Amino acid sequence: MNCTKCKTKAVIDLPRHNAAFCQPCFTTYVHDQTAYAIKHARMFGPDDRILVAVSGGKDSLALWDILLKLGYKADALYVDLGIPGYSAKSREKVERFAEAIARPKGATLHTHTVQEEEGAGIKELSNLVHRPTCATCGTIKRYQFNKTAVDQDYDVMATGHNLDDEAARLLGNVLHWQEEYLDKQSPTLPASVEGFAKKVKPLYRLSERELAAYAVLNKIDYIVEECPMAKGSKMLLYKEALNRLETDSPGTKHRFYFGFLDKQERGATAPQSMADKDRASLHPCAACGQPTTGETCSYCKMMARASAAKS
Ligand code: Q46
Ligand code: ZN
Repeated sequence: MNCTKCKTKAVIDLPRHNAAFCQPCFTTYVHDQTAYAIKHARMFGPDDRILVAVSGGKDSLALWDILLKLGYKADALYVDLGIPGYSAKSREKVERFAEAIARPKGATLHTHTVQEEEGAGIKELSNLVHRPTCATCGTIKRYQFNKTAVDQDYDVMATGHNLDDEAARLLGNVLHWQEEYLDKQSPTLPASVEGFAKKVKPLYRLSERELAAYAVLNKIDYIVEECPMAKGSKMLLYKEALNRLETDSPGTKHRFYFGFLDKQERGATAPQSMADKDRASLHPCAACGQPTTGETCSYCKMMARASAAKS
């Protein structure tokens, strides 16, 4: 198997593109796909300050690496969830990457430690508020990423969601006809109101397998294990189902997700139209000032419940 571009020995084949690449051409392919995504979905420009949400996994570290190599001003935020046997390891991967790759390029790593800031690790917190761990985690991460982006004047917040993540999420949203989520499932979500950062997913054109290969070939040391709380999640089930379809018919995931984006770009449910709906129903949280539809935001409500349960 030879590289489609330069004809030397290939190290990876990409059946959905009917192509194979050697290491340097594959790295160029990944950078080009990301650069195209950034431009096509109007994510950010060369002068914008970007805050990357990093977890220590392959996707988010690859994203930070790619953005820095493409010359963008990209800092990162890591949220330490305090999950025994997992968080310390993932934090170490992030800190090592920051030290070796990001800092020499002038980039900064911010960290938020849930145990210190919210007063308990994520599992204890979810027990206190009687909510599933992942729902508690989602509320805290969304809140803290947005807060850091807004407080520190970042122009945009970037996450490492890849094609597999987005296709699985789309399948879930379609299976349950969650139209509100479908409207918001876009690689670029504009900053709908003052106090909400713009959110982008520059890796939506690249598959999980391609990002794992990119990380390995570019010697990015990442945490291979998934978060232990993800076990049994619906997202993993949807990914498995799509992988089975993909094996039988390469390109299925790509056609499914890109077909949706195509319709969205042409249709009435463009994410921009959501911005107006959001703007109409949002106002500052009475406790913290972040935009919310209720009197207090879901983070402040949750933290109030946690401290009431403690006392
Ligand atoms: S990190 Fe958090 Fe995920 Fe772990 S606790 Fe659940 S939501 S599975 S993306
Ligand atoms: Zn609040």
